Order: sequence, then C-alpha cells, then structure tokens
Amino acid sequence: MKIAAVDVVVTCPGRNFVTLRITTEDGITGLGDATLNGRELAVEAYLREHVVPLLVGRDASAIEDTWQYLYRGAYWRRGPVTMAAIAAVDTALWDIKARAAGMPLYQLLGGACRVGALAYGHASGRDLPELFDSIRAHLELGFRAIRVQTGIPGLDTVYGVAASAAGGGDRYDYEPARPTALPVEESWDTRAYLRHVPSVFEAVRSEFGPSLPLLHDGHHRMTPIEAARLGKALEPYDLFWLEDATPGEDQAALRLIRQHTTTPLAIGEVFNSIHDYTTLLSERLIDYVRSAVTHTGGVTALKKVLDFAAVYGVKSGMHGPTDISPVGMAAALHLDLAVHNFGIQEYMRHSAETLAVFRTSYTFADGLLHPSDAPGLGVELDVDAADHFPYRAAYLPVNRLADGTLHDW
Ligand code: GCO
Ligand code: MG
Repeated sequence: MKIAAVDVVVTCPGRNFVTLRITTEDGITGLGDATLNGRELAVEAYLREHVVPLLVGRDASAIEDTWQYLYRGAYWRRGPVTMAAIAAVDTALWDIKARAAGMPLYQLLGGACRVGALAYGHASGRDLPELFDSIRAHLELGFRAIRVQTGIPGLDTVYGVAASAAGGGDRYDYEPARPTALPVEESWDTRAYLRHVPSVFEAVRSEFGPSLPLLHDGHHRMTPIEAARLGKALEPYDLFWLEDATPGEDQAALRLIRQHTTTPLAIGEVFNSIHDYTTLLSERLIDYVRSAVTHTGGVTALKKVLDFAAVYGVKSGMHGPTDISPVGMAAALHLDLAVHNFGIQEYMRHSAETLAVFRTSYTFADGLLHPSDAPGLGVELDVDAADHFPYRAAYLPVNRLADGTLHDW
C-alpha cells in the first residue's frame, strides 16, 4: 500500500487549521492535524518543503518506521513545529490503516476500555453571576465536569474568560488567535489573581455542591512558590486538577509545588516529546498528562507517553481546545477509549463553520464523548468547503505586568 499523493490543506473556518491528507495508490485517504496556533505556516512549510517529498512512494502501512525516519532522520529533533508535522503524518497513516481494516482506530489500538470519554467543558465569567450562568449552561448541555476560569478585579481581560459570557456562555471561543497586525497586549497581576481565585471556588462549591468535578488552568503564569500557595488554598474545594501552574519548560518546578499541596496537578499541553515527562513521571510529580496527539508526534508517540505514565499511576487529560482541529480531536478520542489510564478529555466544541469543513462523526452524550464506529478516525475533510476559508494571519495575545515587563500568557 504505497503513498501516492500528499496534500497540505490550510483553511480558516473561524480559525486557522493545517491538515495533512495522505492518499494511497489504492485510493484510501488519511487525515492528520498539524495545527500550531499562531504559527501555522511554519508547520505548513515544514510539511510541504521537507516532509511531503519523502512520503510519496513510501509504504503507508509502515507507521513506526516512518515516524522514526522523520524523527531520527531529520537529525534536528523535537520542537513544536517538527513534532506537529510528524504528528500529522503519523495520524494520517493510522487513519489509513484503520480505514483499510474497516475498523475504527480504537480497535487497532487494543479496543475500547470504556463506553465513552468523560469530557470537561469550559465555564467562565467576568464575575460570579456570569460564571454561575455559564456553569449552568454547561450542565444543561450535559457536561459532568467543568473548568472554571474567572475575571480578576482590576484586570480588563483574563485568559479563559469569554468577553460575552453573559449570554449564557454555552458556546464561545475566548481565545482564537486574533487577526491583528501585532498580538493584542493584555495585562497581568499574579498577586490579584492569587487573592481572588480561592474565593471564586468557595462560591462555586457552595452553589453547585461538593460532587461536581471542577478544574482550573493557571496557564503557566505562577512561580513555583505561588503555585504551591494556590494549590494549598484550593484544597478545601477539592479540584479535579490545577493545570499548568508554572511554565512548561521547568520540570523541577513541580517538585516544589508537590511538596506543598495535595491538589492534583496537570501539565503538558505545550510539551512535544516523551522526554519532557521523564522527571515528572518517574518522580510522580503530576497526576495528569495534558499532551494532545497533534503536538506530541501523533498517536504512536502519545500512546508511548501514556504507557509510560501508566507505570506511575498517572492518567491522561488530553488537550482539546478549538485550536486542535476536529481531526486532532477524533484522534484523541480513539486513544481515550483505548488506553487503560484514561482520566478526562478537554472538549471545547468547534464552531458550525469549522464543522462544515471537517465532517465529524464523534458524539457527545451524558457528559461522555465517543469517536463513533466509522472506519479510521471518522472525520472527512471537505476540501471544496475548506477553499472558501483562506488562511488569515493571527496571533495569540501577549501579557504584560503593570510596569511593562512581558509575562507568560
Ligand atoms: C487549554 C489551553 C488552551 C491554550 C491554547 C493556545 O487548556 O485548553 O490552555 O486554551 O491556551 O491551546 O493555543
Ligand atoms: Mg491549558
């Protein structure tokens, strides 16, 4: 089963996506997500210039060998651009193999360990009434686990808080990279954040009771000792996890946080390699692996990370914002079903525009996601529809402190 053609499709149905489409000589096509939010064309060029010419004529069924060929064979390893490109090839080849077998991908990965993947949705509000409305709207949609992000007194805009959550906040995208000439600049104040957040979780717990799983994303903004303090302050509210408390590069930072708090910790959405996890897993410094198929080298590589995590009792909690395309989302759902150490799946829901280009078959019911039993990943790319949405340059925001110092966003 030789690879006959490879296309890189860049489209912007509401936000930018990069998709690799591999076609075999016998006409089977496979899709892979290569979207790197705000840096999309770097991956497109990497694929188009350096990877596509290597793929045509290769055996489409040799997935591990192709992975090693692109990883070891490049000499320059790892990094978000390289690993997103490899992820797209790997995912597309798994899609092809599963379509050729007439099976949903999760069957090839060992079969289902569960009936569906528990998903968490994103509730947010600039103040408590907005936040409560947003949580209620998510509960009505069927979510059984909720991420809570809140406005901070004194700050105009805060990561994770929809500008128009007032309308119920059941569907929104508060952070598409914005199509401005320069990144939007937001302001940040960690002391104000640390003072405010525990009171919000106290209010949410007293309104919604003790059993609802609640999550929170620190988005890499704290120092280790600040994160330790927040984790400790949130202990009475029994979080499912505190995510990305500190910047992702510093694995040792989690040691300090861990010494001070029993709040479960999740990290890894910006990681791109199993080597980013060696300290974190072997020293049991985290509870959840946040990596997505899209940014970690694909199904092959993330399955290895999760098997490594299982040795230490660490579970999955895959990244699933709207900048993971429906193709990347479907790949996540197949792994969610197949790995024993599944924890939870983030699910932000794509817009109608996006879903008109990517025809999905996965379903959400009673708080659980299922990838469907369609062969392969279960997603079709409508290339004609994609052509109606040309790429638009866009940036994620940047953060500055009151004195102008650039801070992690
Ligand atoms: C999350 C993430 C996202 C990122 C986004 C950046 O937990 O879902 O933090 O919201 O900000 O993926 O491109
Ligand atoms: Mg996050």
